[in-house]
Amino acid sequence: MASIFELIIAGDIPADIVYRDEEVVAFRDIKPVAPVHVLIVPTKPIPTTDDVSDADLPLIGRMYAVARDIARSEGIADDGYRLVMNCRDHGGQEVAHLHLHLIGGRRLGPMVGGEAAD
Ligand code: DGP
Repeated sequence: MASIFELIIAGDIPADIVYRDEEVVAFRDIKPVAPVHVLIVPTKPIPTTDDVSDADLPLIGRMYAVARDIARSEGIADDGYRLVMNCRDHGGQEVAHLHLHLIGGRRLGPMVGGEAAD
């Protein structure tokens, strides 16, 4: 079954798309945790970081380059921002389609805070 992000990439459900090319799509997170919260995803449906192959490494690099460029265009590059990629259950990954969170626009707290509810 297609993940929600595959449906967004295909245009089957709406999203606030901020960048798109053949390999990478970026759109605003539906539950933003900061003034800027953009998800950068590959169009290739890789489920998790654990599924990334060595052949995918240029694609992963492109995701980071897109995040860098969006951070600049959103005006948060000088102050700084956070890039996060969660993996599976303990990492808090909810959507099984690789995605890089670009989070910024305010001073962010500690990277890991509090305990998860199991
Ligand atoms: P993660 O927990 O790392 O898998 O992050 C998944 C993120 O995806 C979470 O911050 C909320 C966001 N999200 C989930 N469903 C949708 C959706 O339908 N549209 C958008 N724009 N974001 C979504």
